[in-house]
Amino acid sequence: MNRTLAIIKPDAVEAGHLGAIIQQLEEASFRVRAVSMRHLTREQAESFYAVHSERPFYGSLVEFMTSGPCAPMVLDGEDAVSRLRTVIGATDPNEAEEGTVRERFAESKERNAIHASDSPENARREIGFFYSEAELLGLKAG
Ligand code: FUP
Repeated sequence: MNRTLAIIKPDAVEAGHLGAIIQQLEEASFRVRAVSMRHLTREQAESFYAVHSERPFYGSLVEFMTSGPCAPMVLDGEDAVSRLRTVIGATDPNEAEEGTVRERFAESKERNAIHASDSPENARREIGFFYSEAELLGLKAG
């Protein structure tokens, strides 16, 4: 078992896909251990995506991620980090496999419905970005 961070992004929240996406994740044997609605500040979005700060899409990505509420969630499950990457599909929905979250719900490569941590190290950092240890006590109890 391990743990990862997903964010249901502002496009999917706005379109009313929050419930459908959480249902798909639960049906894929992920368990939601923390979930909340957040409206990211510019500083938070810039910091979360700092690794992309030199990329041409950075400004637009920050704009999008601050455009409305999103839903960061902690998921656990067997091989959670890599398995969630498979379940969400490719960054560009046109390249995402059929039935993946992004193939079903993403609008474009930028407005792509969901984020998932890409390594266990980043999962740890990203979980800490949104949730304190105290909020994750339920995880330890299983
Ligand atoms: P992913 O790990 O699949 O979320 O994709 P990346 O880490 O490569 O990119 C992070 C986010 O930047 C994506 F979710 C969407 C955005 N992005 C763009 O808007 N344009 C691009 O060309 C690449 C990424």
